[in-house]
Amino acid sequence: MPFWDKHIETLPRDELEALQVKRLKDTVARCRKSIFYRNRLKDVDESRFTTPEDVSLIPFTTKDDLRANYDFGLVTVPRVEIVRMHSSSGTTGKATVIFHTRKDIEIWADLVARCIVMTGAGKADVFQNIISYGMFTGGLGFHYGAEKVGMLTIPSGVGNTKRQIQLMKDFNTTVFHATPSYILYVSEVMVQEGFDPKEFDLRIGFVGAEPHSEQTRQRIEDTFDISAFNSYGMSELNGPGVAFECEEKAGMHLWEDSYLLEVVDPATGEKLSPGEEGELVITTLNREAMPILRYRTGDLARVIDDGEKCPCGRTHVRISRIKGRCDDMLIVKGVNFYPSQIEDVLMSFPEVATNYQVIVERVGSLDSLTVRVELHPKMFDGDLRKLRKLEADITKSIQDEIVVSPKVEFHEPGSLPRSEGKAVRVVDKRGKI
Ligand code: DLL
Repeated sequence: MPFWDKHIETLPRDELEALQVKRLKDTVARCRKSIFYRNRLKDVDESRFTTPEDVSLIPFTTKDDLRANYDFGLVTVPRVEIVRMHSSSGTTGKATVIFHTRKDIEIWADLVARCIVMTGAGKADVFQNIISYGMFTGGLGFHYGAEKVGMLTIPSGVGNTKRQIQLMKDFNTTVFHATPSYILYVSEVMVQEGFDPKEFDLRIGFVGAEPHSEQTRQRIEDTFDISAFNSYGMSELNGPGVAFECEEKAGMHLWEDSYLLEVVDPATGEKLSPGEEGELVITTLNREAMPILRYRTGDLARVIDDGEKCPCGRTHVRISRIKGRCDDMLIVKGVNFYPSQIEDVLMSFPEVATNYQVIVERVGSLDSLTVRVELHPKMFDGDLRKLRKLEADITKSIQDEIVVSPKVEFHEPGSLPRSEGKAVRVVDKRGKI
């Protein structure tokens, strides 16, 4: 069983928690150097902290706090110590920026290296980083980790799909990193270009940065004949390297020597019991330039609380697949659901290709839900009976899953809008009431 840093990855729980308490105290003390936290922490006495749960004595930090304190308001080091800036990928509102010292970059690369090695990938692999470089953290974040592991790293970035395929072929890429939506698109282009996605040397895929279902992972694994690993992170907490699946694929290990996890009720902020689904709230434990305390991630998941130690030997907590962001929840005809539930249904139909879109509208005073689905080309052979049966089957399965009955529309492959970055699946035309 391969490890990058076996000592820390398998640290007994009591030692891990003691380390968390020590680092939490140091982090709070460091935070007082920033303009924002100096005030915010007036009533906090970290010298009394004895368990990781004492983190709850600290106020939350939100994305709005980061925006309001743009640009250097949360920084705790002199400007000359900062070597890197990243930005969150939000498309609305003011950007949030995150700063790193040299040591922060080292630690981040180390966390990513742990993730990579945990999947069985290593020095001998050729790694194609098919994700956006630049202010987005997926590119550089993974790049530094992969180089640290010693992989031959190809910084191919996102887009120019035919060239991506050529690179895979010419340099015998064995491991890739991509968003699930983009890598499925790559597979479609491979087929159009006369390749079989299975004929490449690929063996492992790292997929993340956007919600995706278990069915989508299965689809990726089957299409390329690889093993695909879910990767979770966010810019405010470095980027990739926060939580990642090991070879057991029984949840994502969240690196608790660097991050302190809480799961709270998104409405009240109250702590939930182990295993209950709620919003992840995360505190950085060893960041220098811009530590963040109790960050409201907006992401919904739960701790895997099966009472079992992961057979891989790692002691760090495991979290479930991310269901979506709290604000992704749709309410249609008074019923609540997440777009990921629709994806789960769609990807279980082999006739469905890789792209889909969910449209919510108000027709008169009624909500309507349309699910646009790209089908494989072979489905457009003029056999209308087959299409009608599929439409009825998909409609029923979606209704069984989310209660609301959708209108299902079929489209040819490549005809629905596609993003090279994070997929935009939902168009809500209702506007705010
Ligand atoms: O997406 C960092 C990243 C890059 C993670 C590459 C994994 C791989 P942001 O652009 O700040 O950072 O977006 C963070 O994306 O709060 C989640 O809502 C979503 N997200 C990230 N990973 C996953 C995942 C990067 N595996 C936001 N599953 C997060 C579901 C994810 N959602």
